[in-house]
Amino acid sequence: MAKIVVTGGAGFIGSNFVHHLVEHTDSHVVVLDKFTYAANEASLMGMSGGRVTVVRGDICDANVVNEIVSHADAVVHFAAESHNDNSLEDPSPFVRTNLVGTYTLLEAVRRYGVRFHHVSTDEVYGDLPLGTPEKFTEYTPYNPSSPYSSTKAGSDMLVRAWVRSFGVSATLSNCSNNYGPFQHVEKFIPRQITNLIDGVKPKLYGAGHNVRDWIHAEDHSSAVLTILEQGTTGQTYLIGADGEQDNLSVLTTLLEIFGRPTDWFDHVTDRPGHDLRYAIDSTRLRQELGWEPTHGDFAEGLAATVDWYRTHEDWWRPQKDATEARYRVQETKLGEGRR
Ligand code: NAD
Ligand code: TDX
Repeated sequence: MAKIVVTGGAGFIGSNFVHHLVEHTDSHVVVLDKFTYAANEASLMGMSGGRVTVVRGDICDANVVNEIVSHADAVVHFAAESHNDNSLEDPSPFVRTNLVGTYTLLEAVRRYGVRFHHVSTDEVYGDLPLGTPEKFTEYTPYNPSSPYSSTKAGSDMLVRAWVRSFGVSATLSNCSNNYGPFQHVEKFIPRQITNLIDGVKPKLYGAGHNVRDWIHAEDHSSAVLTILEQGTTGQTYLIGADGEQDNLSVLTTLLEIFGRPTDWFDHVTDRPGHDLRYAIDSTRLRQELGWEPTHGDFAEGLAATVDWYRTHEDWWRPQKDATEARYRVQETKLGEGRR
């Protein structure tokens, strides 16, 4: 594909995907990003010019979207409001960007006949019980819990409807929790790593028994490119790397890496409606498209991620204080029971 538009390309997974495209394809890449608090220009450092063009714009703005999509061969749609805790605080940007933004892009790819790939999350399926072998598949019924996951679920439904009603050439993917470089410090793993670098105790929600199915962002990128190139229109693919860990285990590994006692953390008020467990069955993607993850060893990937944050303080430091200030306000409200 000669020209690929990447929405949200200045965010965590989007920027990893832009690096992946530059390394593994000859495509010209156009990043369309609003540069919200979640974006970081430094994630695309040295990439702009040459094969990467960065456009600052809102996916809800039909004029900007139409202009960019009209010259594209494909759109890979990462842009979203992505943090559950923020969606509990103020759902409005989630409804706007995740639903209206996806709708605006779908109308544009419909008008110009452009291939579309929609990046979504396993959270659309709700959660699974702890301690069972059950996993999400492409046939699991939708049952989202939070304002974030319900808007992602709605965006998936829009894509499916545009495929069936208007013949849009789109694929969808639902991936589990990502980790790796360029992740905002509001998210669990970077928040705890940067706390530990600062000599501050990590913050664990509740007892830490909640399970997430971790995948390295590079593996997510290779899966999305595989689906973009080989996926069947209208099909959904689940992306996961068999990386189930409970939050306490992840935290224990981090504490060991930093040479701290394994009880050196604060228990803080649990997230309301906190999903218990996510787990992905990615058989379809592996069997039909031949995709395999390459970051099989989570402990190794986590150690490399710690090294990245240690050596890229200039990347995360400007976001840290504001993020922790936001968490302090949330924690106070939760403590007072007035969400
Ligand atoms: P992120 O919050 O790090 O980045 C989101 C990017 O979208 C930012 O650069 C932001 O500026 C941009 N953006 C937000 N609103 C926009 C708008 N109206 N117009 C244009 N750009 C806008 O998110 P992420 O963690 O990289 O997630 C990317 C995608 O992957 C999301 O769709 C998310 O639902 C999905 N996903 C994330 C994970 C995960 O573990 N982080 C897992 C599965 C799926
Ligand atoms: O300080 C914390 N302490 C803590 O115990 C934070 C920020 C989180 N947690 C817990 C909550 C979750 O069980 O860690 C787990 C991971 O939390 P997040 O990083 O906020 O991710 P999660 O809510 O699981 O959602 C992520 O994965 C799916 C992404 O943010 C979503 O965009 C994606 O769709």
